[in-house]
Amino acid sequence: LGQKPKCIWLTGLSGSGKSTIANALDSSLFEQGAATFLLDGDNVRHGLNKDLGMSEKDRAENIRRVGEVAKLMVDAGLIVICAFISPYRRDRQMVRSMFNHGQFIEVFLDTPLDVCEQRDPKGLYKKARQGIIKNFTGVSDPYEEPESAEVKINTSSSTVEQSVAAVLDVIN
Ligand code: GGZ
Repeated sequence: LGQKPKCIWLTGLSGSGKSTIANALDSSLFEQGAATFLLDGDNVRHGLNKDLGMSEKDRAENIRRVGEVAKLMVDAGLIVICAFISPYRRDRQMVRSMFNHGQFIEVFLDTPLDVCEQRDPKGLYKKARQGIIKNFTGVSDPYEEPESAEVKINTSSSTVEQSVAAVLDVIN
């Protein structure tokens, strides 16, 4: 009800809970009557960005395109939830600068690497440790932690409901 259009940007390691919290947040906002759209690394990389890999340059282009799409959707009046590792501070800053002050909400899923690695739902960390997947974020590629995210959540010490509530608290 009366939700203003904005971009909610979830950043964190693979397995940090971005997709889970993004989906729960999407449902919650929908129930409140908001018009939302969810952009997730998992699906965007199968379509719009299927030409991109995991190099620093391709990750930057991935985030740039997603930012542009999110901007169009926010201008159309939607609350856009974006869930991308987005490991580089510079790329996240670039997307932030596309939006008006207060329209971009950065949510840092500060889940420790060892927790993400224990979850390993797709077996990707295992493959990264074996060297089968190269340039894997947190293992063999950098993750630059946000320094001034609007919301910071450690998903190993909070439930999905608590995480969603923390985000809603900042935007409502
Ligand atoms: C990190 C990788 C990699 C490498 C494949 N490094 O957790 P997931 O599995 O399901 O989602 C991750 C996704 C990363 O896509 P993003 O678009 O979010 O990345 S970025 O923002 O950095 O552009 C992960 C999987 O793809 N994946 N290879 N090398 N994650």
